[in-house]
Amino acid sequence: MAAHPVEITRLTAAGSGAVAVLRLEGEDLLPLLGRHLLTPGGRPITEERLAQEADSARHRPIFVHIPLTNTAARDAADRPREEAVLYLPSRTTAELSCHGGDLLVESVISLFLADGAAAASGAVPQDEGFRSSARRLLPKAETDRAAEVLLDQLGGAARRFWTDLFDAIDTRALTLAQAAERLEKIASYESFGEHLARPYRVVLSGVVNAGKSTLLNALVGYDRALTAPEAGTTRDAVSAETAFEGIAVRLYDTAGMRPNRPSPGETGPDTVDAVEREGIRLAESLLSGADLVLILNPLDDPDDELTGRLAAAAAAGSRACAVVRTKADLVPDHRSDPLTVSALDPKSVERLGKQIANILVPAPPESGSPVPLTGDEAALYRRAAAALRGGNPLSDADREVIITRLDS
Ligand SMILES: Nc1nc2c(ncn2[C@@H]2O[C@H](COP(=O)(O)OP(=O)(O)OP(=O)(O)O)[C@@H](O)[C@H]2O)c(=O)[nH]1
Ligand SMILES: [Mg+2]
Repeated sequence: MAAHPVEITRLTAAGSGAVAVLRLEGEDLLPLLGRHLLTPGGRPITEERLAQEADSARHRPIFVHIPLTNTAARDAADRPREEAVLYLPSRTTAELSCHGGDLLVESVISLFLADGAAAASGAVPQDEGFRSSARRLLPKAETDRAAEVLLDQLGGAARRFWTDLFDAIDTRALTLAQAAERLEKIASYESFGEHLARPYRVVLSGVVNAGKSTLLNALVGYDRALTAPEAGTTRDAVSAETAFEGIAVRLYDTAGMRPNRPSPGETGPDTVDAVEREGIRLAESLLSGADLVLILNPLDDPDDELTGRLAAAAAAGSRACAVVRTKADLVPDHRSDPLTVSALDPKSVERLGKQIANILVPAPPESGSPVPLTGDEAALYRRAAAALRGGNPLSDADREVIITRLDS
């Protein structure tokens, strides 16, 4: 058995409904899934395909079949299969929604257990309540600020918000449209909430020698990445975690792009060696999973053409991106703004860190505000907002369902 086995949790109680949801968490998740999942057409789903899905910005549900090999059927085609929907928000977390009733779900669980997975202790109840999600995430809080937000949630921030909202609707202190607007604002904190226990991914990209590795070191405050005057120093992706304004960020250094080399998604002449090419390939795959791409363009030796192509590639992949002008100390009369930096000037590095936080979370929630911690929670705010916009002030029964969900 692996040293850190994948942990399986059954999120829904046995016999509680038509769908059973399993959560699988652990470093060896993708190999485990790769060994057992098939497409509905019966073809294996490779680890690479799963990794692509985990890294993509839009996590689409994938329909899969799971052959239950621990049964006695002789022929693969005759083996009973469980149909499931896989949701893969990261390389180490998956949710499988199974449809086959208790016995088949138990078979899926035993299949994974037989292949080295471990049953997690203490299952989370179905439709995890707002407070229990806060309780579950609190030990994983990435920063003090994240812990404060989670403590607010645990302390009933959502309960206070909704109770006030229902009062305001009933006393007509707010119109239904105004109440909907408040709900939509809370729903907009979804990404912030999802990143309280999982850092944002920020990739440093740009021309070779732009100062990517030096800037990563300056931003995290220690020498994580190798730097050198020669172009093409970084060949492997190096990452380090830090926080700006209490926002947890994992920074990824990448191999620099050569001016004569095509940017991601293009083809063309290739003059770099195999190792560097591999580094660049890795850089491209990182770009596709990034929350923000910073394209570094040195002030002393700019490459606006390559910078433009990288920005266009980021935009084509719907990635947030910003151009950072580096090595400001080498060009005395440059324009000073938060995206202009010298690795030798700690003030400018700090200002850039703040700007990164600002781009990732342009409108942060106020202290004490409810924050949806999962997609499910955000969906509840959106559904209620849609109902209000449709002229429905929410019945007592609707409200009771919401309050129960908040309190559990
Ligand atoms: N003066 C000055 N030099 C810098 C600055 N940032 C980086 N450098 C120098 O520029 C050279 C390249 O820096 P790196 O950080 O290795 O650049 P890189 O973009 O990681 O380069 P590759 O990995 O080769 O793509 C090194 O000699 C650094 O010391 C800066 O802000 N000011
Ligand atoms: Mg480098």
